[in-house]
Amino acid sequence: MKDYYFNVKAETMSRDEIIYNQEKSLRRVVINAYANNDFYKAKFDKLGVNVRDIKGLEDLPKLGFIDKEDFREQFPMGMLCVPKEDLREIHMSSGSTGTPVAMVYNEHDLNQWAECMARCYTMAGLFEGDPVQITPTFGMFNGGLGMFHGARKAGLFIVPASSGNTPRQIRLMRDFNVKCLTGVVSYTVRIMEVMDEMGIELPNLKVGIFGAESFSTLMRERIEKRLGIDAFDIYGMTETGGVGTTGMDCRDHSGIHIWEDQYIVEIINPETGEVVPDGEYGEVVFTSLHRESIPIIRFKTGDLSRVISREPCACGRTHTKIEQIRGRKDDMIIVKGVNFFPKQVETALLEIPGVLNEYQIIVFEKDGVRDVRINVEAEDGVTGYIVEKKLKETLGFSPKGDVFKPGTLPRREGKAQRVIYEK
Ligand code: DLL
Repeated sequence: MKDYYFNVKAETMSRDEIIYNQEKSLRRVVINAYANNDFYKAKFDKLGVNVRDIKGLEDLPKLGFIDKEDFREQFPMGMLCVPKEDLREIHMSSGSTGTPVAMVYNEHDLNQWAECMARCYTMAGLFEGDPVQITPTFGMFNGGLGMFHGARKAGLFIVPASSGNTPRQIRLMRDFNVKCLTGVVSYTVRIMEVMDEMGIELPNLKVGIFGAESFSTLMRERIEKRLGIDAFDIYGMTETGGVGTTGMDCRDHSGIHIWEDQYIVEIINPETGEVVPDGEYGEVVFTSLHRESIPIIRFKTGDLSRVISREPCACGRTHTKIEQIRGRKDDMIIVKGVNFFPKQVETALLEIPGVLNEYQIIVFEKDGVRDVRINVEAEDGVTGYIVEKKLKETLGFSPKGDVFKPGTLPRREGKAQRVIYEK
């Protein structure tokens, strides 16, 4: 497969080079964090770590973990490792589940972010002057500005639409011959719906870069078919430095390439903290190698995945591939002794002919017993019985299925709220 690289040297370096560079950077990162930040100093002192003893990847377990809770406790800048005067930008998670998480950037960090994002755009087959429409919000959410910084670096023609006003989004794509649509997965589904209402087609659209939430292969296929595009799954989060920092899948679509010259990726057993063998599912953990303002050292993401391959890919890249994110650790729903993820429900629903793209998973309690109800939009002919039967086959138990007319379930412009916990 012929492929395109933004940084061919970094993207195709040998495994030995990857490891050599990771170990060299790790030593520097750990020493810097200890010397310049009280949080990391106290943490390593408590663990009895002499940072000069950290030599290679085998020493990673000595460093313990950090997680979202640490970010929250250190809000806004307790983990800062550079002088405040050097800062140039801040992004924050929404904080919908408590104190927000903040990530700040100096000039170097902004460049690192832009480099990672530019690699993603090039990996998707975008080149100088190609029109790209950015639909995540330009603001505290990292999605909009991250895609912007990367598109600047890759020399793309940016349509900075930001979120909302869906008919205008569609007109912009049509009027400026947009080749690449970027955004949160569920918002793309909304765009498709409004295109139908407006009767507008977008023949110039060829590529979609979507992420921020898990989506099933079937949802990806529906999006690709409706929009006539090749859809990519982009990964990243506030704590790693934003969208695209950790990676994306290539045109081979055989897993997400983690930018391993920038991050060490580990998959751990969330209960024991031990690294699991390649191929086994576990929690994704990142260590940043080139972020200065707030480096992360073994950050537990809460996301679940597994290593697919560390061998060179058909695209020529050598960086480890992980499976598309299965869901967040805390998204797992346990009902009647059965564990499942929203993505499994999505797959089951989309396999039913006539089922549309909007659904909700309602978790409730009745007489002290947890249960689930599924609301789903579907065309005439799909009944609650059909939905329940399908879910029973897939999940092993049958939640109640309520079928809704097209356009009646709530829509959101950001990440969708698929799971609703009823009090
Ligand atoms: O959602 C960054 C982003 C923006 C990624 C736009 C892609 C596109 P946060 O708001 O900090 O940042 O949320 C990060 O979202 O830990 C995952 O649980 C989830 N997530 C992000 N990308 C994916 C993806 C942005 N491709 C959290 N697949 C992460 C599944 C994703 N989940």
